[in-house]
Amino acid sequence: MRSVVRSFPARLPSVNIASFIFDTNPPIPAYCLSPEGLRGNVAVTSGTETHMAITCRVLMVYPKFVPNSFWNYTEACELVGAKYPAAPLGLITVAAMLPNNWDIRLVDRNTEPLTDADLDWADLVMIGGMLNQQPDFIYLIDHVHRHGKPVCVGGPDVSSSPHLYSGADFQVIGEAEEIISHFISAWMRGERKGVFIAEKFKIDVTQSPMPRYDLIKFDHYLFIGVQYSRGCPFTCEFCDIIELYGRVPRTKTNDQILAELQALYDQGYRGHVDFVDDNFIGNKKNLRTLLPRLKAWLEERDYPFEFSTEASVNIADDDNLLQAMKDANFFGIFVGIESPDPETLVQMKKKQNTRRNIAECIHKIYGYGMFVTAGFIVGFDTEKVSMGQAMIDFIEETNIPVCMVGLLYALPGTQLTRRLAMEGRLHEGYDLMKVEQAGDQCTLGCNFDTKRPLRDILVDYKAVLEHVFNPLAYAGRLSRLAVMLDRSDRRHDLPDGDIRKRLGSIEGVHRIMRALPEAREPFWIAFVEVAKTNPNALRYIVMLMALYMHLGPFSKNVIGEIDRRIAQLDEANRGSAAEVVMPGFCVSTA
Ligand code: B12
Ligand code: SF4
Repeated sequence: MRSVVRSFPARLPSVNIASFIFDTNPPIPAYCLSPEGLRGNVAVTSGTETHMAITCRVLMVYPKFVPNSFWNYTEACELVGAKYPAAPLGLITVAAMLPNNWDIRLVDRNTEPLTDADLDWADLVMIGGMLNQQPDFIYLIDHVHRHGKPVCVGGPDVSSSPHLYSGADFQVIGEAEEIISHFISAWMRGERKGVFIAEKFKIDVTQSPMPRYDLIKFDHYLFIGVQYSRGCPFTCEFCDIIELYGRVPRTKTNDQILAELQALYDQGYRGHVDFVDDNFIGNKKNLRTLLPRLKAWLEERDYPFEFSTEASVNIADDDNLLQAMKDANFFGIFVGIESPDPETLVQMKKKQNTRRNIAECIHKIYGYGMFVTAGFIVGFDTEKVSMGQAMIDFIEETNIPVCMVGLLYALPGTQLTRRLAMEGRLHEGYDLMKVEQAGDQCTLGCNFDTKRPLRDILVDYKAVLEHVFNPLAYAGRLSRLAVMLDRSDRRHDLPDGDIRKRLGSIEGVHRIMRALPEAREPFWIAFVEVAKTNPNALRYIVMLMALYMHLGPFSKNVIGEIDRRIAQLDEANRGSAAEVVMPGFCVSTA
C-alpha cells in the first residue's frame, strides 16, 4: 500500500488516520495516539508501494558529560578503540516513539562532533541527559537556538530540575512513553512551545518500544545498555531513583527483553551488555522467569553477550538467583554499600545493608564468578570521627578494586534534599552545575551545611581516596579478588567482534603497564600471580587494571581539589576570607 502524508492547513474531519501516519516500530501503543492530535496532516494512499513522506527531521543530541568524573573512563575505552563507555539509551528509546515518517539522526557529543550541517538539516532538535551533562546541555539549547531551530528536552535532569531548562521550547518531564504523543500532536498542530508532564510511575514498561539500536555506532562504546526494569523497592534517603522511577519495580516481559537482545544481535553487536536497571533484583519473582530464558537464548547463539548490572546487596541472600545469573553469563554487579557504619546506614534508610556481614555477601558473589564494583559515600550526619579508617578497613576486607567513593551530594528531588531544605542546610544553587565546575560528587559533594565540621569530612575523605587508589592497595585487592573469583565452569573465550578481545592481547596489557609507571610493579606482580593461580579470572583482572588508567589520575585530581577546599576552609578560619566559594556551588558561606 502506498501512503503519502501531506500537510493541510485547514481543519480536517476527524477520521482515524493514525495507523497511516504513525507507523512506528513497534507501533506506538494505542493510548499514545489520539486522532484529535493529528489535525493538519492527512495520509493519502495510492498504488501498491509503501512510501512515507518525511514530515519532520529530528536531530537527537546527547550532551557531553563533564570531563572530571569517576565514570568518564575514556582512557580504558581508547585501549580497545572505543570512545565512550555507554550509549544514550534514553534518547534511542524516545526515538522509537516518534512517527516512522520522521527522519531521525543521533549525535552523541561524547563520541563525535555536532556540526552546523547537522543543525541545518534538522527541523527539530531533541536533547536529553543527566545531571553530569547539565553544562553542555544548557549550552546546547542556546547553540541550537542561535541556528534558529526549536529544541525539545527531556531525560532525568530535566525531570529533576525543569526550571534549569526553561530556555527550551518544549519540555517533556518524566518517563516519555505516554506523554510523547501529546508533544507529537502539539508539534503537528503547529504549536512551538509546550511543557508535557508525565504522571509519575504510571508507565507500563511492557509497552515501551524497542530502542532504536540502529541509531548507535556500536564501535564507539564499551558497552550497550538494555533496560529490564525501572524503580527500586527500597527507601534510601539520598536516592533519586525512587523519586524518578518509583518504588514498585516495573519489568518488561521476557519476550520483550529477548527481542531487544535479538535486535542487538541481528545488528551485529557482540560483547558487553549492561542491564541498566536501578535494581536488577527489584522484582525477583519476574526475574526468576527471565534468567533461564536468557541462558537458553545465549546457548542457542553461542554466547554473544556478557552481562553486568546493578543490584542491592541482598542479592547475596539468594543462592538460586546468583546461580541463575551465573548461568546467564553475568560477570559484574554494581552494589551500593555506602557506609561501614550501621548507625549511618539506618539514618540514610538503607536498612537492607544493616544486620548483615557485607564483606561475606560480596565474597559470596565472587564465588558465583561475578566481580563487584561498589559505591561508598562520605559526609552523612551520623558519621563518627573514626569513619575514614573504618571505611578503608571495610573496603580492604571486601576486596573490591573499583570503589566509587564520593562525598554525599544532595540530588534534586530526594528525601534528603527535602529534609536539608527544611532544616535550612541546603546550599543555594545546589542543583546547578556550572561549566567551570566540571566535576561530580567526588569534587562537588556536600552541597549542604554538614553536621560534622566539613574540614573533618574532607580530611577523612581524602584519607580514604589516598589509600583506596594507592596502586599497591588496588593491586592487592585485585590479587585477593582473583583468588575468590570462581570462573572455573564458565565460558572463557569472547565472541568474535567483542572489542574487549583487544584488551586480552599481551600488547593490551603492556599498554596498560606503560601508561601507569607508578602502578607497573604491583600490577605486574598481580598479573603474573593471577596468570599462575587463576588464569580464568585474568581477563577481568586486566579489565579492572585498565579502569585504573582512569581511576589513578582521577583520584589524584580529586585529592588535589579536596586539598584546595581544605586550604580554603583554613584560610576562612584564619579570618582572611569571610565568604568561601566552594567548587560545586554558587556560593556557600564557611
Ligand atoms: C546506566 C546509568 C549510568 C551509566 C551510563 C549512562 C550513559 N548513558 O552514559 C553510568 C554508570 C556511566 C552512569 C553514571 C552516572 N550516573 Co547514571 N544512570 C544510569 C541509569 C541507571 C540508567 C540510564 C538509562 O539508560 N535509562 C534508561 C532510559 C530508557 O531511561 P531514561 O534515560 O530516564 O529515559 C526516559 C525518560 O527520562 C525520557 N527521556 C530521556 N531522554 C529524553 C530526551 C527527550 C528529548 C525526551 C523528550 C525524553 C527523554 O524518556 C525515556 C523513556 O521514558 C539511570 C537511572 C535510570 N533508571 O534511568 C542513572 C542516572 C541517569 N544516573 C544518574 C547519575 C547521578 C549518574 C552519576 C553522576 C552517578 C555517580 N554517582 O557518579 C554518573 C555520571 C556519569 C558521568 N560520566 O559523569 C542519575 C541522574 C540524576 C539527574 N538528576 O540527572 C540517574 C537518574 C540515577 C542515579 N542516581 O544513578 N549512569
Ligand atoms: S537500593 Fe539503590 S536504587 Fe534502591 S533506593 Fe537504595 S540507592 Fe536507590
